[in-house]
Amino acid sequence: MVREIEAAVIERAGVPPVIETLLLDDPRPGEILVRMTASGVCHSDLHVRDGEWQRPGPIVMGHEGAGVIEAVGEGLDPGVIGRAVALSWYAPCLRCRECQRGRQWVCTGSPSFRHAQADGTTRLARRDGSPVLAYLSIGTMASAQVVPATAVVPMTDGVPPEVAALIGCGVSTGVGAVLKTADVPAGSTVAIIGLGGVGLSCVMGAVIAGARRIVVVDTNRAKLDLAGTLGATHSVQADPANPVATIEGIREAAGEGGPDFVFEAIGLPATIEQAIAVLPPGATAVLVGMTAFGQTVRFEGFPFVDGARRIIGSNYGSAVAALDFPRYAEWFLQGRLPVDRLIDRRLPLAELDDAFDRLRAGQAARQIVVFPGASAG
Ligand code: PAD
Ligand code: ZN
Repeated sequence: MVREIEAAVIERAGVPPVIETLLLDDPRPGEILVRMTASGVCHSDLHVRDGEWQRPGPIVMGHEGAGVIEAVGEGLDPGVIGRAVALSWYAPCLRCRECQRGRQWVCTGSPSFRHAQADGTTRLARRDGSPVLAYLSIGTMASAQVVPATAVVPMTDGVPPEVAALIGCGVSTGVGAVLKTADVPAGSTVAIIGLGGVGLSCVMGAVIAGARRIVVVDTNRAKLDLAGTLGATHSVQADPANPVATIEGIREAAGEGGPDFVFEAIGLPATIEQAIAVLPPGATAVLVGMTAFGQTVRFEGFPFVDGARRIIGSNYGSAVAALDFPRYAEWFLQGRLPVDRLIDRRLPLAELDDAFDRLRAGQAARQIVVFPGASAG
């Protein structure tokens, strides 16, 4: 059965999304049809919208989503129909060497690379029959979507759709960067540069890790205040025209020469360079923010090596979605991970490009597209 859905489509990277009616085919073996309930607006979508990352098109945007299972492909248990789920934007192949050694966040066989199903085809088409891709195979800016079954994680009862959606990207990315990728020991000093959904999730992760000091850095005062309510202990208002002042502000706030760990959660060469420059000997910079394609960062070699400093890249907070999503959901229900406090705007799909404008201006913490009937999730 072919269904009509509403989806935010971009023709190619760098152009605004258009809300279109598309045709969605049935799920095939290994695939699941999900009615979407919520989809967060993450800066990774904006990188594509603004043409900073090249992607094939036409493509349905969105990769931070939650929904309800409506149908399953042949061979899957129909008993899961009606279940609320969160979606992983990195559907693991479960067969490659990295998956087999438990490192699904660097899976080399994921269908997500091709923005299609595991067989390379898509279940989405325009009325003229021409195919449409789904961003990272899940294209969550759509009223419904067919996704690889390995992208689907059942959600714990009582978790609202908006929170489940954020667990699908920002929360797993930020909390996981602190607890999994960097494995920050209790009592550490931590600095976080950039307080969008990802950086604020790093703050929540640092609180759970038992960090002694949590220094937050942003240009936007309101973001610094919000981070303070989540447990940040010191704040530095950044002036992009004066990076030296930011570096000195972080060092002073962290004490003892500087923080043990710095998380960069923006993806600008200038702030990545600040994250590296602020490291005292033995400290670690964790790069979470993603730059535009082709950008390079610079740092001086000798003191970096002489001081035994480290840089680590963190993809998806080293998430194993099937294990980590339920863990983060439980922590939300216990009040340890107040994900709902990150949400500062709920909007209909039609306002997506306006949400991108606010995100580009650094004005939003996390905006969420909510689909009609979402409360059922
Ligand atoms: P966001 O745009 O909501 O947050 C960025 C924050 O940085 C905003 O609060 C800005 O005010 C602040 N900011 C901007 N410029 C400066 C500056 N010069 N100095 C200080 N603060 C500044 O983004 P987000 O939280 O959605 O995403 C952040 C990055 O993380 C982005 O590059 C995204 O693509 C990346 C990301 N990485 C992964 C991953 O797996 N590593 C996953 C998801 C997102
Ligand atoms: Zn994201």
